[in-house]
Amino acid sequence: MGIYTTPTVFLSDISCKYVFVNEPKSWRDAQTYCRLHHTELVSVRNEEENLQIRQLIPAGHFAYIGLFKDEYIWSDNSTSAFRNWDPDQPDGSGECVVQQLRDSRLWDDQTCSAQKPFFCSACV
Ligand SMILES: [Ca+2]
Repeated sequence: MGIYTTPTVFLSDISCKYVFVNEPKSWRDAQTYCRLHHTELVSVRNEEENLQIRQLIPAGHFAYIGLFKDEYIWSDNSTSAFRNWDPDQPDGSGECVVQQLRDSRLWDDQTCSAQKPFFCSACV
């Protein structure tokens, strides 16, 4: 069905892995998909995790992570303060956060209804 996952990375401290879902969905539909099939849209807690996610993403466009809205709440209600914004972002162009899959792979706020691939966490 056009869904394929890249090799996943197990985190050292908790039993979660990252799953890249290359099936474009809106942020809300992506959240629903992750909760149904995995655990959550991914939260990024530090640079190490950000680097791990980077390794999973092929060249392309953008993919959703679990961060959303102006006050920036994580989908799983975790409290990570880690941010990896592009220097000229966020610019108020949307309320959901994507990770760019090109060059810098920094973060950008974009409209939540745009259909994009996304990252789930899968925890056991
Ligand atoms: Ca933006």
